[in-house]
Amino acid sequence: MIDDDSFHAMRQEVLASWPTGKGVGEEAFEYYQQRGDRGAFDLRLWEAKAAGQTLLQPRGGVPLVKQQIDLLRHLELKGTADLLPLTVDSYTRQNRYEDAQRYLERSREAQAALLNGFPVVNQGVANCRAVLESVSVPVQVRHGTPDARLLAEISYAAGYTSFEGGGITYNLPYSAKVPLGRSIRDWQYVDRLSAYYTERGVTINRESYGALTGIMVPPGIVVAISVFEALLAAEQGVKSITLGYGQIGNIVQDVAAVKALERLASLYLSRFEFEGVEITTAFHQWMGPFPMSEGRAFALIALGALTAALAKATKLITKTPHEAYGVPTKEANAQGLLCSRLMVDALASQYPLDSTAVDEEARWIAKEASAMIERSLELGDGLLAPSVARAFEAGVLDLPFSPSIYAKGKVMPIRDKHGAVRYLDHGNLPLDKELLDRNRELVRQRMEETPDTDPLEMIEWDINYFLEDEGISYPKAGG
Ligand code: 8ZB
Repeated sequence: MIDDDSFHAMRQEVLASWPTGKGVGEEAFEYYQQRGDRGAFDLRLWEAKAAGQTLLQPRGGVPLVKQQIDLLRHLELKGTADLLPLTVDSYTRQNRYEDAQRYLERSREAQAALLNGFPVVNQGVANCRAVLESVSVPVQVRHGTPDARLLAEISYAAGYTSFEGGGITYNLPYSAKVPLGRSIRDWQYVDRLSAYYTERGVTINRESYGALTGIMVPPGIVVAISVFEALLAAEQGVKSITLGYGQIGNIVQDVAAVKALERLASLYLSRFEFEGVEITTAFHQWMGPFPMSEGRAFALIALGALTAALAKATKLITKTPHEAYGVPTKEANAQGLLCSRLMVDALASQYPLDSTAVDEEARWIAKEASAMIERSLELGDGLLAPSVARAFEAGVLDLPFSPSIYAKGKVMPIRDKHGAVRYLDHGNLPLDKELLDRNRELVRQRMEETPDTDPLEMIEWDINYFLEDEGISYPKAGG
């Protein structure tokens, strides 16, 4: 754990790095005192988990306060969102606060959205509070920032009690050249800060971005990385952790992955003796290429909602029928929520889906993830941060399609004939003979369906799995 003296010394530096940092101080605890339980993210998650419910949460961010309020109120009142987002713009994610300032000012002059999200740092504590106070459900700050220290400071001081990201999952999918060791250190600060609030009675929920590069990430890899992020957070004293996962499209594999995530995270948290940590899950509707037609887009949104409900994920991060076109209007965003709403409500009171197929798949995923975790811990002599850094250097942990030079990128996924994601090439992942034999057989069966086809072409079909068929003359995986 970062010790108190170093933490407070770092804090001074972080808060001095942009003028709005001055708005952060002890007064925040008085503000939380006044608000009581209102907007407590962790409580809402916990209540849903106990009731076996899946909560709905959209994405959404625009630069100006009034428009952000209109957006969130629309998503709450017309979209029936249970949880709301404050999605942060790309300049802020890159710590480019001067650029964010310029476009914030231009947005004010033009009364238009010239940033692709809400610039939390530039807006400062008071404006962030105005947004928070305009709605009655909990709001989470969502972004994609390798160095989110100041962003977390402003967010927590403003009353936001949930923060997405982590040293692995907000670096490797988003950045080309940020060293992994550095992003892990910067996120240890965020986790320490979260724990600092938690120790003073304000539970901060932390969520890992389990969707990673968004397409065809083998679930074993997602689980291994998420377990490490959960352990890194717990090591700093975080008590409320949400594990994320992005839909692949095979229902059995997707449900199994959520179960394996929960199971393995609890197992390793106990093994490291991190006590009293609450685990919840977030299911992301399909993060890959989205169909352009609304019909297919809604069907894909419904498939994601159905899968999340069957998996009993604690919350569902929703997509919109405009996904193929860019940042959605608030109306389209609410439609994505309503489509998901029908599905999770329809499934809420039904019998659980008992399936040996799900249990078996979950065991395989857990076996795969454990192999990666154990080998990583050996490389780092049981210390978390060095284990992760050395594992990625060695390719013992790896990520397909990552822009980062700090992931080997040797892993190549491919779908099997049921649409589940397997390995065409497992790179340096430490998978044993049993895992590799099973994988080889499943890949062979897929290959048999379209002999004489270049596997790279097959992977392209697999990535575009849900796109329209018009003009496409090849057979799709799964027939
Ligand atoms: C990695 C996350 C990408 C997803 C959505 C994208 C995509 C990004 C905003 C947004 C609504 C925003 N996204 N920024 N959705 N408002 N400002 O995150 O469309 O689905």
